[in-house]
Amino acid sequence: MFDLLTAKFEDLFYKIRNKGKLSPNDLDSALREIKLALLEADVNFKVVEEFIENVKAKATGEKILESLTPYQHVVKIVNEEIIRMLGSSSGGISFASRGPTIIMTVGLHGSGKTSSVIKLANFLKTKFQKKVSVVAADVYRPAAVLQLEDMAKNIDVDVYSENNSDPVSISVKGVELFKKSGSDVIIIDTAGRLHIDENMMNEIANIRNKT
Ligand SMILES: Nc1nc2c(ncn2[C@@H]2O[C@H](COP(=O)(O)OP(=O)(O)O)[C@@H](O)[C@H]2O)c(=O)[nH]1
Ligand SMILES: [Mg+2]
Repeated sequence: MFDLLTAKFEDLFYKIRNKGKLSPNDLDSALREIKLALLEADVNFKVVEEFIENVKAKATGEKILESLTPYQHVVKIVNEEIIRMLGSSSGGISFASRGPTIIMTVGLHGSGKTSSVIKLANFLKTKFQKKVSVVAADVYRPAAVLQLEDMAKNIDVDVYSENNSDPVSISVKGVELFKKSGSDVIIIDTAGRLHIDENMMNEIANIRNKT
């Protein structure tokens, strides 16, 4: 997603880079391209609308700094809005006050869930000295379990997996087992899903409610 967005933004900014002055038309067509780029990258429609509104309001309302060209000004506003949209402060990690902290990944196919599980497990292990275990709940993608097991082995983290079972019962059993064995953090690696897939959304709600 970010690669695609980066390429689109670079392309767009290249087009307006050498303009001495940005006309309202230039701004409108730039905003339209930003909007399309965000939508193509599967950013939620409402989020995109708000983003574009904010950039537009700032671009037309703010006095252009004398040290900046119109191009740099638009880049600055887009940059500020992206930071604001993603959250400008880091929140820290809140661990459960009793029992293990249970974390579940949620996201599209190939969006980096499994890689993030491993990075997070390693981070919590080394920076917080937590005992971390992971549950392999992606039964849909071929070799997803193997991928997780392979990566987990490298950072010396235990994995719970099961053949021929469904993600909800795998998660329930995995969490139960790791609770007993004294894990501080249990991370459930789920399969990719689209928010419009009702069955898959019910499944993830079940995993959340039952673990
Ligand atoms: N460029 C880039 N690629 C990543 C990143 N995280 C994961 N990937 C790659 O994206 C692909 C999908 O990652 P994976 O963790 O398996 O995604 P999942 O399907 O959501 O579990 C793999 O080829 C990863 O190597 C990242 O932060 N940056
Ligand atoms: Mg995965």
